[in-house]
Amino acid sequence: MSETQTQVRDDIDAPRLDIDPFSDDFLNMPYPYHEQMREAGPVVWLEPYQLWGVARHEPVKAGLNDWQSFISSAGVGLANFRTEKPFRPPSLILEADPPLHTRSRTVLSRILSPKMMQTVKAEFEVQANKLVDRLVEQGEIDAIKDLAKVFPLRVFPDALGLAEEGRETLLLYGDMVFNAFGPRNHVFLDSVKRYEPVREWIMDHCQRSELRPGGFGDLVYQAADAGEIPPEDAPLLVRSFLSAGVDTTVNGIGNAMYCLAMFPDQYAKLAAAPALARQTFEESLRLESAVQTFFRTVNKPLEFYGVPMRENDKVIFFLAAANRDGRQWPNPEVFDIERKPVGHMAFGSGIHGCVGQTVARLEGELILSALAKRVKRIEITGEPMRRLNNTLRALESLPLRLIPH
Ligand code: 8QM
Repeated sequence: MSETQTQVRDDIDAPRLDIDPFSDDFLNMPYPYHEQMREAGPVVWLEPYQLWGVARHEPVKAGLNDWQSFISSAGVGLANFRTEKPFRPPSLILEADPPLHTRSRTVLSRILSPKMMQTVKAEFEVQANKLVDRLVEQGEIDAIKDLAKVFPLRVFPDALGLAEEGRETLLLYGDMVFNAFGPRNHVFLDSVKRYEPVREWIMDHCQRSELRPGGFGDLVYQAADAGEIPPEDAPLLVRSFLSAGVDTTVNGIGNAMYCLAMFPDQYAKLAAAPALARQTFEESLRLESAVQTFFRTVNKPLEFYGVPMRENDKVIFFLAAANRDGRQWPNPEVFDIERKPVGHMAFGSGIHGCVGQTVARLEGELILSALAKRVKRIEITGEPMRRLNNTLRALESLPLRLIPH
């Protein structure tokens, strides 16, 4: 941090809160803190990191949709890339503004289009059914180790075109990338230590020679062949798939299992009507959002909800707090699979809204539907355990018993 950033600011016209969104306590149980921030106002000042916090639904959405004022090219984590060296070469889509962002996004959104999902759906479905058949046989499972990690790590690298060997590295990498949006706390440093031994694997596997012809990864290189992007962009855009494509859906699916385990009446409803699988996944994204936060950087002096902000100020948007805002959702803390939570912020909003949400939803739908068709009831058989991450809401363990129809 530079000198100017560590100075305590005296020009703050918003509630000043002493909340550290990256403390163990906050990461374990963020929801009471979300409430405190939402109640304090549309914008708050978080003293420990000297940055703005936004937790209500309306301003989260408004801020994310104003990409000219709240930019991404200075980083979407705590670090300001204008003054601090990024921990890795910046993403050409996540950590970019138009026009660079637009060029990258055009390519990735075609590769991840609804039409492309039709071509992978049958194989994803086969894998979902196969896995759930095996788990029903097993009876006693850990929904994280045996299901949430297994399914995405099977289907997504397959679709990308990666070989089998070393795939678990994707989980270590994702964990580290999502921690890196936060401060250099023990949570981040521990994940770096786990990732260190496999450091080279990621960029090595972004090379064309590692990617099966016709897979999502190869399609990025084909876009370079066609002149849509410069050839040197291709490996970095493949890296975006490796960064954003696995840990997100692992935790999205893990959190969906957690919701269903905690609300047995809702599981019963799903088991009676497996066609509700897609909207069940959506509601779990609202209630237990896998990606909890994203930052932006203020691009010019402005007022946001009446609060003056300076150029280069950092703003943290609490997606997960917006998703439990009582101003937006009736009974926000209730998991209701019939809710259809259109407008939730779990995939963000605006030009940076998740480009992979098509794949995420497909994976979520297919695994929950396979489960609903085979399993009448799920019971928690042990204490769920959390894995702390600076950005992700994650479980390490969720012991369950599956009771078949
Ligand atoms: C988060 O590297 C990237 O492009 C990238 C990394 C992480 C994400 C998105 C993109 C939002 C899921």
